[in-house]
Amino acid sequence: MLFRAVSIASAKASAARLTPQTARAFSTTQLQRTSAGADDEVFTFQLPPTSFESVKVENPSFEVSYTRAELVKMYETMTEVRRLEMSADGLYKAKMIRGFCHLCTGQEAVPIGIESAITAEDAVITAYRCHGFTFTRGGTAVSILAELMGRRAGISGGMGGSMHMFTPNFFGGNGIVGAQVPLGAGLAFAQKYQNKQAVTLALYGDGASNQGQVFEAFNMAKLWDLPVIFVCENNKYGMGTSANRSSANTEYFKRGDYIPGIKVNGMDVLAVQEATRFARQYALDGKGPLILELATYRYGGHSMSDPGTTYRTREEIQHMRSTNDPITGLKQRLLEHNVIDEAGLKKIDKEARARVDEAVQEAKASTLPDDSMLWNGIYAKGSEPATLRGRDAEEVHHF
Ligand SMILES: Cc1ncc(C[n+]2csc(CCOP(=O)(O)OP(=O)(O)O)c2C)c(N)n1
Ligand SMILES: [Mg+2]
Repeated sequence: MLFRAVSIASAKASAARLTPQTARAFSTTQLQRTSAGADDEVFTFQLPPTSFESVKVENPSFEVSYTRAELVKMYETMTEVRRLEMSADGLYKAKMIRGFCHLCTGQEAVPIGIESAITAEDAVITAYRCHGFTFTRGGTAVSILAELMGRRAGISGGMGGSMHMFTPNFFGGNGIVGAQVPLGAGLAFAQKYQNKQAVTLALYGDGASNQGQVFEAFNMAKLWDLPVIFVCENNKYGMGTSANRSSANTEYFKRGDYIPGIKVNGMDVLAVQEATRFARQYALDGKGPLILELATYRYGGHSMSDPGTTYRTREEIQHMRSTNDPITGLKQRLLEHNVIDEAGLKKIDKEARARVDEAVQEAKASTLPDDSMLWNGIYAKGSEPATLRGRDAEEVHHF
């Protein structure tokens, strides 16, 4: 199975604020394993003042409430995504994964925080650092790992790799820096045209933020008040170039001019969830696009071929890991508020690891696509030309 039923919690837990769109089915089965109290018990947290900074729009709420089930699900999913990326790291080093591979280790609060505030009808499109989103949007660990290993059980049949992963309403996985931003505006145009109660989240990096097409997309999105949330995932570097060496203005949330923006602590899953919930409602209310700048950090190099330590110090990475880690941060909150105890968390960690380890074995057992499949997926079925040229003039494929 390539897709799981998406089961991350809906936006706010407080029943009064749940709308039909945000009240998604939430699987509570995992929760019964913990020694904690009722799944639907609501916990309220005060976010630090540094969580949000806004321009031309009010701040999202600093007081946020979630059920135990929602909080535990966020922890569990972040843990599983971390484990998934660690496995990909190991498989790459063992040469089972080849080619490009961009990991999101350190940035888990971004896909998990966003997913817990949107519905399956909302659309997401991002760049190549897409494994976390593929998972939160319903892709299975097997389908992601098998794709990375080029196996048939992969989410793109093993022929796309790290940057080409898709699920329903998850539009990838895009390797051309910035190209997904106008595509995201187009998705939002379709949602508006079709009167859908849904929004699009178009993610791009600090490096991509200087692309001309980003500003062209901003213009059309505001001109037509499209329901698109432009999300700048600012992980401080574009390949080996730090944000302040590439951008004349590193306050990415202020770069929309006529589009309001909010800077968000992207290492705090609750802040990301609340900012996304706020932005989604803003877009659904017909107020047009918003920019969210999620301040985050990648622990690894840009891709597996970059050790990630030549343009930044080991101390910097260590400092972020020990003071800002999104999983540790949520863990501390859960313990402080008695949402769950140490033993419950350990059990979740152990089970997440076991699930990913099992997925690794299953992905490894999947076979490679055969050579004839190289001609698949080029044209929509039925629209193929009679012949297609291959790598040289002599190699001709007959459809
Ligand atoms: C149009 C284009 N130019 C250059 C590249 C090479 N390239 C790949 S990733 C990257 C850096 C992008 O950084 P950022 O947007 O901050 O994303 P991050 O990798 O930090 O997630 C560059 C320059 C590309 N893929 N496409
Ligand atoms: Mg970056």
